[in-house]
Amino acid sequence: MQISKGIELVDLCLYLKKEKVLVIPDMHLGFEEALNKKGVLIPRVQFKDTKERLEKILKIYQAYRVVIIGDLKHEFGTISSTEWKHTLEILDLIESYSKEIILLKGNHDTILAPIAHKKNLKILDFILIEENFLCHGDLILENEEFKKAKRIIIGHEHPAITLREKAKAETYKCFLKGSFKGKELIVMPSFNILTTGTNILKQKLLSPFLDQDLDNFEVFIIENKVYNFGKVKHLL
Ligand SMILES: [Mn+2]
Repeated sequence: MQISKGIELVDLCLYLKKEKVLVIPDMHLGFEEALNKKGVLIPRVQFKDTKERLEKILKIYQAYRVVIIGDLKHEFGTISSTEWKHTLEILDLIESYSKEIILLKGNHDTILAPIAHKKNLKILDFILIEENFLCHGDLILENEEFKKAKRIIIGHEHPAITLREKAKAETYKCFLKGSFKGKELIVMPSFNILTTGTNILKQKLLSPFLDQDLDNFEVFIIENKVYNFGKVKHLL
């Protein structure tokens, strides 16, 4: 399904058809390990799931370029041996199916440089691809490229939505489509199955791109297939 003209929803990624670009949102590799370190015991299923889903997408789409829209890894302070191994494995996997990897800087990517260096990749703050301005979403960058863009694509927020039916409540990751300063804005959920995200109906939002007109954003839930849930204001 297309979320916008020429932009396909694929699992929790976006595919820009004409430009042959696959955009992968916040993977937060090492999230489980970080939780384990804090004493939260959860099984380590994240990496296997991330890798398998990603490989499936990469195989089908054979993207020319892959943009990682920030927060590739979770931990701020150090890079553990598992994180090194997992991050390199994911980058190798992407590399084997595409011609170019673009790493965008997320707020969790404070120490990504050694990994990027090892893979000979640059870390950028943003990239303009045709009419699309891609950045992590924690900061607004109003530069020349931003001005040229007609559409903004961000991650960071991890939007999700909690739907209630009688006594049951379930939270689903979702994409949001709305606008920011006259440009179309698409907000991607996190790729990681463990970070479900912020319930946009209840919690305070993180991204400065989302501080206005949220009511008129459209919600797209991905569960086996895509469901367009209409505007936020009708879900409240
Ligand atoms: Mn982030």
